[in-house]
Order: sequence, then C-alpha cells, then structure tokens
Amino acid sequence: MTDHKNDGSEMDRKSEEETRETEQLTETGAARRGFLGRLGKGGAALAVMGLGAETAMQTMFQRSTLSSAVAAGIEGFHVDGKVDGFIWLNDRPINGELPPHLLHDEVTPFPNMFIRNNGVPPEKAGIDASAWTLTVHGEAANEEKSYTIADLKEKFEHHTLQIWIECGGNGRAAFEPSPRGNQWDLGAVGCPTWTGVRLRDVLEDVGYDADKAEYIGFKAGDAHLSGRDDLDALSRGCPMRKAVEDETLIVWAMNGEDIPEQHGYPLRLITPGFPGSASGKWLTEILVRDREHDGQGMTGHSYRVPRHPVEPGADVPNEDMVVLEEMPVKSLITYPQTGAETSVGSTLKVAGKAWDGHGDVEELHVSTDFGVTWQKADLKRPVNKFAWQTWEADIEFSEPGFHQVWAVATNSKGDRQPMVLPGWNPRGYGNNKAHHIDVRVKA
Ligand SMILES: Nc1nc2c(c(=O)[nH]1)N[C@H]1C(S)=C(S)[C@@H](COP(=O)(O)O)O[C@H]1N2
Ligand SMILES: [Mo]
Repeated sequence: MTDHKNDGSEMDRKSEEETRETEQLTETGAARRGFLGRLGKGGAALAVMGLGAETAMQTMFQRSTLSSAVAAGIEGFHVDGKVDGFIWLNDRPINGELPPHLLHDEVTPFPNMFIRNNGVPPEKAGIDASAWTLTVHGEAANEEKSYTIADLKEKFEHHTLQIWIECGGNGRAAFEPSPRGNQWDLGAVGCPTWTGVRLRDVLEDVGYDADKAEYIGFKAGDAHLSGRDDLDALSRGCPMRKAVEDETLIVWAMNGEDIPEQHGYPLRLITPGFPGSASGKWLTEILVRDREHDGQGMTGHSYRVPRHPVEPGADVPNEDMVVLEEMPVKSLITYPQTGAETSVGSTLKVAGKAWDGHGDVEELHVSTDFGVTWQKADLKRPVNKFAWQTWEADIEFSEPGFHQVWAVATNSKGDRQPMVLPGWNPRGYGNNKAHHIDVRVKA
C-alpha cells in the first residue's frame, strides 16, 4: 500500500514539478488558443470590412458564426462512438466537449458525454473487471478492506440515479487573461444515469472514526502523463459531509451499461454537485483521511479558488486558495442553436437544462431584451436530486431583426446566474455566466 503521509515539503515539490509538466503538455493548447483568439478578433474585423455597408446586426451574426468555427478544436482526432460535432480540445490527455445544442437529450447518452482526462486511462481491453478491486483504508478507517465489483453488487443496496457532472473549468475560455488549462467553452457538462452503491454504505461496512474522519480521497488506475508510476494522474476527493450524502455513489454502470472506457471503466466515484474532478474514474482506492486530502489535484492552485476576490491576472499565494466545492447555479439553451430563424408573430420554442451544486434550481427566466424584462420558463423538477432540470419557454418577437435569447437560472437559495463574467480566478473555475443564443426574426 502506498504511504500517503508525505510531509508538506515533499508534496509541494511534487506538485510544482507536476505543474511544470502539465504546463509543457498544455503549451500547444495555449498556443492554439492564442492563434484562434487572434483569428477570432481579426476575423470579426475582417467580417466588418467585408460587409461594407451592411448593418451591425449582420456583423454580430458573422461574429457568432465565426466563434463556432473557432471553437472547432483539433481536427483528425476522435474516440469511437462520439457524436459528430464533438469538439476535441486535446488528444494527450484526451479532452473534448459539446456545443450546447448537442446536450439537448434529457439523459446524456455516451456519444454526447464530454471527456476530461488528466492522464492516460487504462485500456478496457487490458482490464479484467472481475479481478478489479476497490480498497478502502486510511488514517480514519477502522481497517483496510477490499471489494471486488461482485462484492459491491452483492453486499450493498443498488441505486440508479441521474447525476450531472460538470468540469470545474467549464467556461474557462471566457476569462481574460487566459488561465492555463483546457479552454472549455460551454459544454464540459453532461447528465447520464449511474448505477452503483452508496459510498456511505461502503464506508460504514469498513467502519471509521467519525471524530477523526475529515475527508475522502480517491486513487485511480490511470497513469500520469509523464509515465512515472510514483505520480498519480489525479487523486482528489471530498469532505466527509459530502461523502456520506445519499447521492454520492460508487458506480459500475452508465446509462445501464458498463461504464465506457473513457468514462472510468470498470468503476468510478460520483460526487454530485462538486466539480467533475471529485468524481474519480477507474477507481481503485478510497482513503478515509484525518485531514483534507492532499493528493494530485488537491493542492496549490488545482481546483481551488481565491478566498477573496482578486484582480484579473493576480498571482495568488497558495495559502489564499480554497478548495472549489459546490458548483454555482447554471443553465444552457440546448434548443435551438445560435442562428435559428423565426418570424414576427410566430412562437419560438426555446429549451434547455439547468443545474446547481446544491442540487436545486428553483426558477429559470428568459429575456429577449438583454435582461430588461424577463419571462418565466416552465422548469421541471429534477428526476432525483442532482439530475439536471429541463426547461422550456415559448417566445414571441414583436419586431423583426437580430435578437438574442438569454437564460438565467436561480437556485433555491436565491443565487442567480450573472449576465457578465463572474470573478476572474487563477485557474478559471466556476464560470456560470448566463448563456444566450442569437436569433434572426423575419418580418
Ligand atoms: N482517475 C481520474 N478520474 C477523473 C479524471 C482523471 O483525469 N482521472 N478527471 C476528472 C475530471 S477533471 C472530470 S471533469 C471528470 C470528467 O468525467 P468524464 O470524462 O466521464 O466526463 O472526471 C474526473 N475524474
Ligand atoms: Mo474537470
């Protein structure tokens, strides 16, 4: 068993090293974004020149068409079975997202589920699922106990829940200056169903010291990009309060089938409401820690945000960063897509999804006048806590021309999505700015 009691200086040194490695590996991504960023701005300028006497309205259309071309990602790469239109951001590690209109399914099917890898996944062909074990141990565990997947299936009650996963960095591409990391636009989110057992039931079976237990950490079967086997690709977790919630699961199935290779086959953790990075794929170990877990991706700036707001570009010391926990309330318009056409007097059905890290979106409003007035959408209750909620609204336009439809979700605490970018942070997490689509209305 690995020794997890590294002293602080060892951890700092290790994570600095890893940071450098990741930086090198994402350099091409950053360069690509720089290039595309220039194309975006220059392209819009060219569009203005090319259009000559045309109206500003048409220029705006031009720009939004262009930005979807800009978001096209890398070419010539795919994972079998993923939908046409999947946006590949990187092939090592494999990362890709969806344009919002490809997230319209109520339950996200495999072809439309984003992929976020930090390292190299184990190949499904090389895995004997019947021999896969999950070992639970750690400072606050009463004993060390291992379970095969068959043991988990046999010993504990099964639960199937629809639960969304959103990458903490979803929306990062909008921040300036540009934080390093995958330049996610809007679609690093999805909501399949998951089948497995409660993490709580497994923890209770192992037994733990409730006074000592602070945090859960996971270990996984993917390899660090450097190929070094003394480094984890990712080893995050969550506080005990989250670990013992009803919806926190250890799962073996996604949408009723074996979890696909890229999504964690044969076993993964689902930590609802938290950034996707807390939902460890290819799960091999659960640590019951007596402190905040300090594995790969828990320390430094990783999946952390400044304790207090900072100015864009600020160099924030590690001690002023806190772990990103519940994701902010958010929504997407998944139907129709930007560029839709309608006419004055006819009804345009607009629909989408809404979700919230605390598990309860209360209201969804749409606006066609940039937020001056709002219309309440029909928002469904979630099929279970932490499933995203579908909504729709019938919109009519009284004036022809270029319009935007904006959607804003409000959670049960009264938190509402901002229409401008939320606060910049060093790694670009938690961007829940309201989404909009452009619509052309004919006379
Ligand atoms: N072992 C392991 N688990 C992982 C990751 C990883 O790189 N390795 N990526 C995490 C991150 S950052 C996210 S957002 C989600 C993405 O899940 P998906 O690829 O199934 O959509 O998985 C999480 N679990
Ligand atoms: Mo993520």
